[in-house]
Amino acid sequence: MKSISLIQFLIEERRAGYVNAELSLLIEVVARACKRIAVATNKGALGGVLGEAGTGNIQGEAQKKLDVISNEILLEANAWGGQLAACASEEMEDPQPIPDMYPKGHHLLLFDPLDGSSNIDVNISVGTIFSILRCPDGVTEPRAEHFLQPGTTQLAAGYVVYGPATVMVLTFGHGTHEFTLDREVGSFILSRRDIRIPEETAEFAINMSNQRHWEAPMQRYIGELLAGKDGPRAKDFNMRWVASMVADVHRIITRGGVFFYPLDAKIRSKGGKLRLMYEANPMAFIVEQAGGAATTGRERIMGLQPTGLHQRVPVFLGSKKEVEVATHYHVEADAAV
Ligand code: FDP
Repeated sequence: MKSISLIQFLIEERRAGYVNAELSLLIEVVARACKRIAVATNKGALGGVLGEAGTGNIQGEAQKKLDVISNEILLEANAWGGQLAACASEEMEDPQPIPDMYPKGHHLLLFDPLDGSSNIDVNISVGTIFSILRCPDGVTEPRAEHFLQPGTTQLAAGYVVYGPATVMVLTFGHGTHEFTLDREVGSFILSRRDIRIPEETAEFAINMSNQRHWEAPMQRYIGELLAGKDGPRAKDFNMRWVASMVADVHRIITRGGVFFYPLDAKIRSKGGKLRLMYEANPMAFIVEQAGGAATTGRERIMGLQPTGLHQRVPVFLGSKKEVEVATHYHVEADAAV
């Protein structure tokens, strides 16, 4: 089979009218930055990059050295290219403007530079997640409010998982595609086109240690999965939890399954655990484009009108039928109150 590089794929997408030249170049720049992050993560202890940075991000979470390094790599790579009007990141309170000395473009880039970073020191897969929006017309100095667009307006979304292989999964709203990094050649090569997530599954991912804090409909739903063949679902379910969202979502993209980070009593006041703009929305876009579903347990994630750059939401995503059952239990319980 003839291999197709990311660059060739982007040219094809341009010819098909799915992306313009600026967006295609932006994806190339992000991919190049992610290759550098892959090199840094692969070096592990030998690169002196493991451990705490000794700082906290704006959400009060301890930053790892690799969180800070990955953020800097993405900012630096994207500053001069001319495709962006501004960037926003999990690691920075406010959007980062493009320095005056560089040309500005028409896009807004949001990213979580290193998701699952609590796993770095134990050599478990981590990843980068990104979402690309159009900068509103006439805005030359984008502020946080200009990023607050619903997920349905995303022009592109992707993630890169730094695992045994470095893999990028990408959508422009015309299917979800996977590229594997050929380390010798230094190129991302198309490894799966038009990925489909099976509608049904017997595998779920959730942090079970939070069970006692969940809402009643979540208790009911997971209780039924755990009851297996003898329970109301009449089927045995298997559980997996890497605790690195990119790795858990990549498993679902590969063999199906459902991922949940529901609301619980500990995080209720924050609105959820995962961030809407640079975790939930891009993952929801990727999963929906692969035939899956993504909700907050009550409504479609991509339909939400964001209220803050670092807003958190509950996340239910993956195989359509299971997301529908879990969401139905929540909607039904709300209606009964
Ligand atoms: P992390 O805090 O390590 O960055 O984005 C948050 C996240 O990881 C997800 O990648 C992961 O799915 C989740 O948190 C893990 O949560 P638990 O610590 O509750 O397992």
